[in-house]
Amino acid sequence: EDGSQLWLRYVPVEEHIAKQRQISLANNHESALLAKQELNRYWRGTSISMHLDKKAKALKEGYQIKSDVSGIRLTAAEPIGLLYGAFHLLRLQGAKVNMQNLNIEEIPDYDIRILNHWDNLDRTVERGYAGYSLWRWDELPNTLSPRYEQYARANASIGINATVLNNVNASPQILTSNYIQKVKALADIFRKYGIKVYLSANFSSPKVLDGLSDSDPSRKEVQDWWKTKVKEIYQHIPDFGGFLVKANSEGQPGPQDHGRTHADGANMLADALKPYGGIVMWRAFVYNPSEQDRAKQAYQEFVPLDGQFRDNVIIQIKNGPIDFQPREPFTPLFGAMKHTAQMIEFQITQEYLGFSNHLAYLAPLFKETLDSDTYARGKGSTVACITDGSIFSAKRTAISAVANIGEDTNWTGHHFAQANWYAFGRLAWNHQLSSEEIADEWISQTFTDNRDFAKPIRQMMMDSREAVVDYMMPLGLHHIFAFGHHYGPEPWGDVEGGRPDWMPWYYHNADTVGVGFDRTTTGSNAVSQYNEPLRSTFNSIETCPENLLLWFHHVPWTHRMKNGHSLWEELCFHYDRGVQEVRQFQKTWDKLEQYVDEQRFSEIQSKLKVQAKDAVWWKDACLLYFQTFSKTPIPYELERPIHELEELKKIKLDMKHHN
Ligand code: BDP
Repeated sequence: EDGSQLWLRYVPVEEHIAKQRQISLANNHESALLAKQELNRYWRGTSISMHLDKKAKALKEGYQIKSDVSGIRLTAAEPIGLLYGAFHLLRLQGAKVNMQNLNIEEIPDYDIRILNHWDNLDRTVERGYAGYSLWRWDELPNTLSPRYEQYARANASIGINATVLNNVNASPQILTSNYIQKVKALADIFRKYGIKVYLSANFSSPKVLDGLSDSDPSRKEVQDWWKTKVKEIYQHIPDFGGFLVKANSEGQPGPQDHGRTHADGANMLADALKPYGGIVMWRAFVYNPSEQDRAKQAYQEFVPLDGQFRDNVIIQIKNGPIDFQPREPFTPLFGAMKHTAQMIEFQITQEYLGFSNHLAYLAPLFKETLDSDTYARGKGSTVACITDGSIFSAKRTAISAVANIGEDTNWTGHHFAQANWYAFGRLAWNHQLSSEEIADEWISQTFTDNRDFAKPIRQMMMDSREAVVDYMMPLGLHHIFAFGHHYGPEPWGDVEGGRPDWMPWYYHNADTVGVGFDRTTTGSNAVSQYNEPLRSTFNSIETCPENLLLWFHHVPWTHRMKNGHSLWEELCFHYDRGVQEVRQFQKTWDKLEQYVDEQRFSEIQSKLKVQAKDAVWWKDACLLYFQTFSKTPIPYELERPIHELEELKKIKLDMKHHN
């Protein structure tokens, strides 16, 4: 039991049961055949007949499942819908649902449900914590690891239908003919599982690969280079999805190097892709060391470009305005560009939530953003509705997340991190599912549906993200991580000559008066990027939600919180609660040993030990450091620090990276 099977632990059906039921299919499309194969292998119920109804276009990649005395009928408009429907049936079977009167219709909320791999061609993975990349570039295209197909099947089982294979900090090499052959080999495997391949493109590719004098998008030679390159790609991969681009961000090249705008750059690529139906996902993750609050910069740069992008460009926006912190408000760019397609980018890999060492179930984080009301078109304009096409009509809608997958046997490093891959897929299909429902599904498929196990584990998962917030950065604190690796605490961090917007003090602003980033109208005025009533709500220290207080305000240590604590006391209680929660997870887990196989039990148990130690490390580091400003004792009922601040300052982890 090494976790390699993920949530796909169906038991093969015995022959005598298989003989009693029939799985019929009047179609031989390869995705439909896969649906039949899954059901043939694992379905123990009554007979199922599958058919395609090409006219049922409204179903998109979805399906209908109906049952009566004669058995079950599974209908889809696309062959892949039958495979998705087959996995739905297997989920129902796992959950022991009564199959008598099924009347299900499922239509995906987003057209493109895509993973972003930050995988480099040397097989290291940027912010990857599950070993090297799955893609064995050196062996491709001739040797095909069996994991490619397993990966595709796992994605199909949760409705993920697209993948970007390489890092957004893209090597131009990915677009060489040599690599296109390798990409083709993967695309050929993924196709029958409904997965389209996309690539991250380096904007300087024309210059770097073929010696053009520059990569200025307004020059015909450059435009032609991209047209030729795109043509070559489609010759080998006829259903190629398109490009993801990180441009003029953190040192990556882009159109601004040539005095052009993001729209100029995106449109040039879009024009090259258009004849083949390809798209450009252009990232809005841009910021520069300037006088402007980093949290404001994406909005400032992109809103003026609204309406200038081609209709096969989608702006890809991180959920929060800074960078995948344990908690951020939603990025105000959502809904602010009314004539430009927008998609969300989440991070499944836990760059800022303890890597693959900490148990942090991320569905509540994803939901928090999706359910946030932007008020862009009045009340109810949630980020989900802004991006799924229901408020602003969009030609195609998309949702993405940075993958946490590597070559580790259990795929994601931490067994529980599999749940985050699962949750992203399920929410990309249906953003109305609750975090609890998704956890229940995942637990029963991955471990057992025994309620004595499932109930406490669900509770643990539901509490876990908030626990991380509590022991790392409660009350709206953010980005006080150690420089470079983003694992441990370093609120004191400072690098001589380093970029201010990469320093913890830039974000926490602790001083003898208080702590927090003043983003009110008298501060950086980031609040003004939000629509009313949010602008006023965030702007006032009285009405700002306390879980974002220090995001929007510089708050005096003595400020009274709603529960009567001073800010300082409240901070201490949150850090302490975070630690206590993890201790509770340990108790919960140990008590459930009898329900879990030995290997997964002990692997998770030891990860929880690491998490518990790290939580204390975080708490002590942050409280001891902030105490040098607050000059107030930690409330005496709370556990005392066990570290010396000076000793913590000396910890240097060997995890190198930029910012
Ligand atoms: C940050 C990461 C960095 C990525 C960057 C990005 O620290 O490694 O390259 O985002 O999203 O989260 O481009």
